[in-house]
Amino acid sequence: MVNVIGLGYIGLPTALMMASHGIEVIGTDFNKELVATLNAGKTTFKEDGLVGLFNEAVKSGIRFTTEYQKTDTYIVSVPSPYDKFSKKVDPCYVVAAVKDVLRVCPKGATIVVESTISPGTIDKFVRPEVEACGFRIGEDIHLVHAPERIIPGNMVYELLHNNRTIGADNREIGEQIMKLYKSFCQGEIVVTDIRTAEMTKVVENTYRAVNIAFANELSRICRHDNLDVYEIIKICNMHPRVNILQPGPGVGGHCISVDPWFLVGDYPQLAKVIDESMKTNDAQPIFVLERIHEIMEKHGITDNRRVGLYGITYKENVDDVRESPTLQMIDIQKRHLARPLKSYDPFFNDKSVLDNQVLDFDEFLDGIDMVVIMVKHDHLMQNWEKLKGKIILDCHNVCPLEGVYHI
Ligand code: SAJ
Repeated sequence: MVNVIGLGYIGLPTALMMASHGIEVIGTDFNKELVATLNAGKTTFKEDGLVGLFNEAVKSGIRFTTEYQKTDTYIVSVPSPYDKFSKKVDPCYVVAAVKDVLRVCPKGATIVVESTISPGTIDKFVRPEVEACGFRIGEDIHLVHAPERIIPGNMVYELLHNNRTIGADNREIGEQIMKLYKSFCQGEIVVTDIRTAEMTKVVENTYRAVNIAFANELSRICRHDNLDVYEIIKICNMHPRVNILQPGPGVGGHCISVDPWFLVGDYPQLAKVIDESMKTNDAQPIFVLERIHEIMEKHGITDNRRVGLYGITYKENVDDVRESPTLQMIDIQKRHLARPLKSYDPFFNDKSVLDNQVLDFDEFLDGIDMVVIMVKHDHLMQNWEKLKGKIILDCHNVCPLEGVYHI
């Protein structure tokens, strides 16, 4: 039996996937409300295919509880936040989960950490805890790091098809855990050591962050000379060895806007390109605010209540608002004592987070003259007609209407 610890964005789909592929799974989370929701037969966030997967897993006998189980395999997928000041990973949740596992696990159990951690976290923080509890690593307890790679919005498909990495001290244990993941994963699974696995995960997200930063920087260079950045990227990408990503209003989510900072925090003298890239991405919402101001001036709009942000989530077609560029922008406005712009999102209606959020799309549009496309939800693609007559700043180059402004 596998006990999955932490039933969030990664732990829940992983537990469901294993259960629906014939593994006996019990999911544990300290959040009683979340466990009650799952036990009532409801999923806790929106994701394509998640409800179907949930129903299959329930049929196959998955159980959810707040209690840690006595078993031979644990998968830890709890949050790994970073300290905003030092930029270092804060392993407190991972360490706490491992300590709780150690209270109940039998000798010989394997603890798989799926949470993203910076290189060296298992050596620095997890091993000492295990040893302090009187366990001998490699004999009484086996440690494994199996970082996830799935992308919100396409999680179910990617869980099934992505290649994976498994880091273990001992090849035999690595291969045992590989077999467990092979129960559902059709991709290639590489077994390596723990430090390499930790590093690969962070490097993958850093690679993407640096490439998005390059696109964002290009958007500013092109804006300076009034050039069309999208046309330039399109042409450059016709070169056989060039593949530039797309500029946008900033970078959100709990991965690409966070993980690269781990390298900056741990290697401040070495991670120079990464540091600059993260600063570039973090400054993108300010660039968008300046662009909004420019366009407002051009059209004589003086009241920022007449401007609205379409999209609050960190990217399209998900309901996750963590580190979202829209929230970053509203926060910058507040810090400058400015009244936040109006906002609307078809995926997010928790009014407690934002003061100026409008819950109805038509009401949102009726109250504004200018709309800023912050997120390219499919919902918008079906509603272009309604935007006719508005001044539009399109931060994603998706709007087919005439006279649209870009970043
Ligand atoms: N973005 C751009 N321009 C682009 C692509 C993305 O501005 O060309 C923005 C998005 O709008 C969003 C942010 O970047 O705000 C991040 O979105 P994303 O879709 O690039 O990635 P995430 O954070 O949803 O998921 C990433 C994935 N990592 C990589 O692609 C290397 C996923 O595979 C990881 O599992 C996930 O991080 C994670 O959990 O680490």
